[in-house]
Order: sequence, then structure tokens, then C-alpha cells
Amino acid sequence: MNIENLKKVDPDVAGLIEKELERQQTTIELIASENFTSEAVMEACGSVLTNKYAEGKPYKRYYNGCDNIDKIEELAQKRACELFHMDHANVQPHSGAQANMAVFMALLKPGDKVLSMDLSNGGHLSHGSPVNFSGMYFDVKSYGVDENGCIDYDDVERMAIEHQPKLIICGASNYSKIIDFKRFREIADKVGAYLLADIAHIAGLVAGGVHPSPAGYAQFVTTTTHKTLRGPRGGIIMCDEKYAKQIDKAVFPGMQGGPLEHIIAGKAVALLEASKPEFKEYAQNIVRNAKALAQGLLDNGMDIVGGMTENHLMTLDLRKTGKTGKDMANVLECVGITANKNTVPNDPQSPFVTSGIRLGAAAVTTRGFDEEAMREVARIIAEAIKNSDNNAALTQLRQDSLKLCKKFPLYAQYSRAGQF
Ligand code: DSN
Repeated sequence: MNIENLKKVDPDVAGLIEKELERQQTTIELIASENFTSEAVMEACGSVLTNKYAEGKPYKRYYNGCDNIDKIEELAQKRACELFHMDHANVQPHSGAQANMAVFMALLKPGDKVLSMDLSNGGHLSHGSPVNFSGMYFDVKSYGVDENGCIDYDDVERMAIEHQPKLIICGASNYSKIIDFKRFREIADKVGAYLLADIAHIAGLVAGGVHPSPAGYAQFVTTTTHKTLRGPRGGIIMCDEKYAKQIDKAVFPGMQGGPLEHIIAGKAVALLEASKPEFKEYAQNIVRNAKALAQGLLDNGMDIVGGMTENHLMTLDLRKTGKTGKDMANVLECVGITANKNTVPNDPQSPFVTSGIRLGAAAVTTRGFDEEAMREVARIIAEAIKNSDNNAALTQLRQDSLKLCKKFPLYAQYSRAGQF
């Protein structure tokens, strides 16, 4: 991360980047959708590729001078298809929400019916929330989770038969159990619906072989590239070959203009990294660490939605403590732990206040946290919540979290000689 030029040209921005690096190095990152990408990915994203317009597809562009860009984008497509065992990949979506939007555009007309997971039960905004384009222009019916935090597949089937959706979406932003893609496909087939699997959160787990793959079940798979997959911020759509043209047309010219080829290069690098044996080990470690965190929290008397996690994340249920997600996420920030407030199923609080906190293990696993460290993180969280009004206790807990950060350095070569 050489920012020497930036320091001269714009010391304000350079200074803030340095502060952000220090924040990342000195805090414990538990936001379930975040991760630390490699320097190789960052070099690709910060490269001269940002200078190039490349509307269109590889070898079919609206601009000249795309020889190198074509090869890079083709590599990203090929690597995505190989990693996820899908026929076709469009690597141009700027984000996961835009990937989902393009699938909607490719398959549906305004007013068509969609069946997807409710946002407050763990679904995503772009799966049909009334405040998002997906809920404004389509007729969305939502399934949720049962009292154990699990999808009730019989209920999904009942709703599919009742509503006859054209598209069923599986995949979530806050769901801690394995998703049964086969069952979803059986339900979709029963009512003649397309199946879209949004694997944004679990893509790295799928790539690493610790979560079943949607390949062979979902005709459409969308993902982000920056969560458990550990790439740059962005999206990808994959599909069966027979839908390739439809999807490509929906992305461009339907949804987007010029693709971000520097980010696409970063995606190509991340996809290569995710195909290596070390990444399998990383994915296994994420799940192991998430389970250690969950067990530690349960042992410290905390409640978790659905109990033990089966993937990289979990939601702390604070209802019995009488404290809110909003306040406790702020308390955790005081002790050096970054997480986000999140609703729990049937939450009595508003989405801005909430009774839960979502926690994920992908980012800390990247910096090398092991199960023992995760148990210590669980202790710090539980103690911070119990002692949320005790400044002395919180100050000590901040020291404890800093100790962990020092033990597992992040981008160590950039830190100012371990000054933190
Ligand atoms: N905002 C992302 C998350 O935190 O899960 C989903 O897009």
C-alpha cells in the first residue's frame, strides 16, 4: 500500500487512509459481511485498469483498445465458472444488489410474483423489501424462520403453491444454518419457478467446500466478492448457459454502463486465490472459529438465534438482557470490537434499534485468530454487555482486545513498527 504520491497531493485523504488502516489493525472486526483482502487484490484494484472504458463483453466492446481488458475479464469469468461449477459468469455487477437487480430484470416484468426471505428474518434488502426497487416493482411474498431460527421448508413449499411465484430466492444476509438448495429446487420445480441462490455471504464457504453448492440446483447464482470470498467489493452473476445472453443484456445495457475493470481484475485475483488448497483450510477455519465464538458466548450465558451456528455468522439475542442492539454495538465499539446491530426474528424493537447483534468470523480468521482467541473474544463481548455502564471494566476490556490484535497482526508490514 504505497501512498507516497497521495500523501504529497492530498494529505487529508492520505491521513484518513492511514487512520483507517490503524483502525482495522487495532480493532476486532466481527461484521459478518466484511473481510481483509490480499495486497495482490488491492494492487489489481489500484491499477491503471481504472483508466479504461469497456462497455460490452470481452471481444465485443463498444470501445477500442480493450485487448488486455478482454483477457482479464475473460480470466475472471473462467475462474468464477470453474470455482462455482456454473456454465456462465457475468463479472461486471458493481455490487450484490445490482447483481440481484439484473436477475430480476432478465426474468421478470413489473408486478410478477417473487417468493423470498423476509429482511427482518435474515433476508436481503434487494430480495423484495418494500423500500427497495425489488419490493416496489414486484409482488413479493416472504418466508421467515421458525422459533429455532431455521427455514421451515414445508412452509416455503406451502407458500410457493399458494402464490405461484415466477422466481424463488434462497440465500440470506443473516442466516446461520446450512441452506438446502436441493429442497429449494424441488419446491421451485413444483410450481415452475426459477430459482436464484444469492450466496453473497457464504460464497467463500461454498468455494472452500464447507457449505453445499447451489450448482446443479439454482439456475441463477448471485454473489458479492468481498465477504467470505475475500475479494474486492463487487458482484457476480452466474447462470446456466441457456440464460447467458438474457443475463448479460440485463447487466449491460440494461442496468449498468462501463464495467469497473480494475475491480474485475481484483475479482480475477481473488477467484484464483480461492481456488488454492490454502483457501479450503481458511474456509474450514472460519466455520471452526464461528462455532468457537458461539460456544463461548453460550458458555458466558448469552443467547444466540437458532443456537449453534453452521456457517460463519450468528446473531446475539439480547432480549433477556433488556439492552438493545444499537446500544450494545456502540459498547462493543468502545472495547475495540466492530459489529452491527441486527433484528432478531419477531423483534420488538425497530430495525434502527433492534434486539440483536450480528457477529461473523471471516475477517478475524483472515488475520489468524484461532479457537482460543475466539473464546477470549466471546468473553470480552459477554463482559462488555454485562458491564455496559462500568467504565473501568470497559477500559480493561479494551486492553484485552488490543492484546489479541497485537497477537494476530494485520497488514503488519504497514504498521508503524507495532506502535499500537
Ligand atoms: N450489507 C450486507 C451485509 O452486511 O450483509 C449485505 O449486502
